[in-house]
Amino acid sequence: MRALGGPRVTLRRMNQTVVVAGAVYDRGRLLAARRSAPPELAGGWELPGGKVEPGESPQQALVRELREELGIETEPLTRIAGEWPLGPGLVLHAWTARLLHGEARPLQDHDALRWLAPEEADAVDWLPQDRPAVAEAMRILAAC
Ligand code: 9L3
Ligand code: MG
Repeated sequence: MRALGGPRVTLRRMNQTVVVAGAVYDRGRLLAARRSAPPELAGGWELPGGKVEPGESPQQALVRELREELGIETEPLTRIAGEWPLGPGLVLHAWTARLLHGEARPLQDHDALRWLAPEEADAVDWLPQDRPAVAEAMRILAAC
């Protein structure tokens, strides 16, 4: 016995993996990273991050991913409202974060980085799934 439609919806949500992306700020600029892999995403610019692992909070996952991919230490600040589907079972969330230490360099999955001022938001070819989060991240940055 089950309430109408309930369990199926719950199961789908439980099976969804969250990809957490960081809108990393430093000195009035936003960090953009160009993907080098997989081939279908290579050349597209993103807010760097990756999948939340079982047992991790989104903030822990973000700190880990930014350390692994870029060699930087960051402090997650706030979630950017919204979630964006990436494909079956994958959904993108975004958080603002500030750079604490280190100089970002592409260690994994990226081949170029840029620090963009708000007026440079459109200077790179963002992955379509990242665009709403980038727009909001730039609005927040411009208001600081
Ligand atoms: N993805 C999209 N936008 C982003 C990030 C960090 C990731 N800002 C997509 C690309 C992959 C999937 O999410 O299809 C998993 O990301 P990753 O673990 O390869 O970075
Ligand atoms: Mg990644």
